[in-house]
Amino acid sequence: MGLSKMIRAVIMGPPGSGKGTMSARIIKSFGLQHMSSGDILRANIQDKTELGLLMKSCIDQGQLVPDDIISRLILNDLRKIDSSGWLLDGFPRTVSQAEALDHAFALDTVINLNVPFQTIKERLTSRWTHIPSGRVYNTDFNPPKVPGLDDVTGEPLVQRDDDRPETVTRRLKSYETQTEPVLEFYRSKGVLETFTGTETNKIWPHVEAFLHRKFSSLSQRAA
Ligand code: G5P
Ligand code: MG
Repeated sequence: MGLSKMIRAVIMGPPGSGKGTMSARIIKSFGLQHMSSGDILRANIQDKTELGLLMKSCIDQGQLVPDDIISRLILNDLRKIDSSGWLLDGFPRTVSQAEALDHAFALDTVINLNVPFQTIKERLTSRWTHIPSGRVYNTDFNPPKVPGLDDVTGEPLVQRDDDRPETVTRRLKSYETQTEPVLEFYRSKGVLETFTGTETNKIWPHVEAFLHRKFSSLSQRAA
């Protein structure tokens, strides 16, 4: 593996906290491979795969899909990655998923985006998504160059079915009951790094500086 150790990172935070937006910046600056459980599930729904058809109603209602299904899917995909490292977004989301991941891989860091729920509710109603790539836009914050179309492919953008206000409330509830305990799991392992704020542009420099320090200390140790 030499100087550049394989970096294994997770990004966490409530729905709409900016995990996808922040991940795009991290992979651009640090060359990690991004893997988003939500993007994978939505691509399966769009392609009408067996998995997609099974999971659609769960996701549209703002509920989590079963632990065993998502854990098997993500861990299988992770074993195939052969790059400088990876950044997991949206997984793990329950303590049982975190334990499954822990049995397979040792993590270097967990980035936790701590964004107030009120900020989130406002954002999600103005989000537009390019489903095949997972690219996200926001009519206020980062609008596409041409309204309604993806900047890269020119394909249409859609609003996610689970971004309706009642569903957002349910997703936030499931975050509190099922996902917050995962933060404790990682805090006790000493890998949790929390970033608090209401704007991605203000949080990003702190995340970037933290990862620069992390990468250099890990490559020194690997040398
Ligand atoms: P997902 O896809 O993992 P969530 O709910 O965790 O979905 P989501 O909604 O994708 O997370 P995000 O990635 O944290 O949000 O946020 P984002 O898309 O980057 O930003 C949200 C919006 O805010 C965008 O429009 C963005 O442009 C804008 N924005 C960003 N920063 C700013 C800012 O500073 N200012 C402003 N004004 N706007 C900003 O999971 C979906 C479903 O899949 C299933 C579940 O059913 C889940 O509900 N699922 C799983 N189920 C079980 N286990 C798992 N591990 C699962 N993973 C997925
Ligand atoms: Mg996302």
